[in-house]
Formats: sequence, structure tokens, C-alpha cells
Amino acid sequence: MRVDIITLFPLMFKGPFEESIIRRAREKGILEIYLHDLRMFTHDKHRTVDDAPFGGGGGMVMKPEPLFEAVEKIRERLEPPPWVILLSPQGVPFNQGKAKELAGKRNIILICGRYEGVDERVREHLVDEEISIGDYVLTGGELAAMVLVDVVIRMLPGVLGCEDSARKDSFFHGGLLDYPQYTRPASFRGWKVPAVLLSGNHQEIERWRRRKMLENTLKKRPDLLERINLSRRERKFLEEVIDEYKVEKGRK
Ligand code: 9D3
Repeated sequence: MRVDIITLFPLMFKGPFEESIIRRAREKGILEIYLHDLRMFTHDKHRTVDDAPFGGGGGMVMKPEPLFEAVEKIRERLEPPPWVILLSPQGVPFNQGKAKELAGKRNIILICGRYEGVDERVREHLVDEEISIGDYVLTGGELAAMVLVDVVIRMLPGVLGCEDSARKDSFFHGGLLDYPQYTRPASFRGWKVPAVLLSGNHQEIERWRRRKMLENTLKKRPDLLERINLSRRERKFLEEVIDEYKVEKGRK
């Protein structure tokens, strides 16, 4: 997969893209990332990329010309034509399903917005899709682009080790939150690892983990439970967990 990123701050990407999994994906040739400084696509002395909004109001807006020129220049050489994404607070919310969809593309261009936004003609005539990474205000699209690349790259074949890749399709284990994990020592400052995990009884361990996943999800993200299909066995588990939960609450 090839990712071209258009930004006013290419240096922001250095750390995250030169370490760990993304670094290895690049070394293996599974991922190619090209950073483009938007100012390289300006022609005036001050290398202007923004201007005041027509109609007045505060803040500045990203001018269309440098963005069109950047995308068109990058697009020239690419086959198949890249999918152009604008990172912006008005985009569709990013999630694991969207990441999977993007992982199927050969070429993508990410445009990182800055200032108060971009000229609407960019959205209308240059961009294929607008994506937001969540309901909070960032200072620009750069961190969002890094998040997107990080999530998408994990979906590409050969990026993760075998152990992880078995699980990569599901956001969580079949739509549930993780179970609690422990490592040595078995007793730390008097806090003990649950005995079942030391028992060597794999069937019991599996049972305990599935139960904890349901319990965690019920307590922390009940919204997730409404969206997923549980097996009959898991529904029974969940009812037990809910009953216990009620008992717990009743005692308080
Ligand atoms: C939503 C606030 N906007 C109207 C007052 C101004 C504005 C603030 C910050 C416009 C753009 C930005 C910069 N944010 C992004 O470029 C961005 C973003 C985000 O802020 N939240 C979640 N996802 C994204 S993707 C790009």
C-alpha cells in the first residue's frame, strides 16, 4: 500500500512512522509513505497556504490552489488512481470497519487540514471522502492521519506476527472488550493473580476469560453489547454476569 500525506508539518510524522510496527512494515515494503510539504506547492514569495474567509469571521481558511496542485501532481504518477481522504472534524467517524475498507486500497492520499478548515471546493471537487477520528478538537489533521495509518497498516497481510494477526479482524474479541491479563510474578505486593490462570486447566481458563470479557463489556461499554451477536452459550454467560452484577449492586 502506498500512502501520500499532504501536510504543513511533515516533521511531525518522523517519530511515529520510524518506530515499531510501521517501521517494520516500511522495511518489508508492505507500506510506502511519502510526505509532501504543502508549501512546496505554492508560488508566491510568502508561500501562502491560507487566507481570510469570504463573508468575514475569525480564523483562516486553507486556500484551494496548493491543495489541488499537490493532489494533482501526486496523482499523475499513480495507478490505480489514489483514493483522496481529507482529515477533518466534519468527516465520517473512523472505525475498524472503515480501516478494513481502506486496507483494500492500493494508493491513498491523506490531506491534513489546519487552521479553521479548508475551502469548500476542496471537499466538493478534490476529495473522495472526509474522515474524523472522534468527537474532540485536534489542532490539525496530522495526528488523525497518523492514527489512520496506524490502524490501517495492522490490517495488511504480513504486518503483524502470527499471534496477533489471528485476532486482527475483530476490533475486540468478536466485538467484546479484552479480558484481564497478568504476567509474573504470581503475587505482587500481596496482590495475587487469579488462581484459575495458574491451574493449567485450559477449559476453565477459556471459560473465565470469556466471562470476564462479557463482564468488562457490560460494565464499561454496554453500548457494544447491543450491536453484537452472541452465541447461545455466551448469552447464558451474559445473563449470569448480569444477575451477579445486580446482586453486587444490591449489596451497596
Ligand atoms: C470543530 C472546531 N472547528 C470549528 C470551530 C474549528 C476547527 C478546529 C480544529 C477546525 C479544524 C480543527 C483541526 N482538526 C482536524 O483537522 C481534524 C480532527 C479533529 O479535530 N477531531 C477529530 N478528527 C479530526 S481529523 C482532522
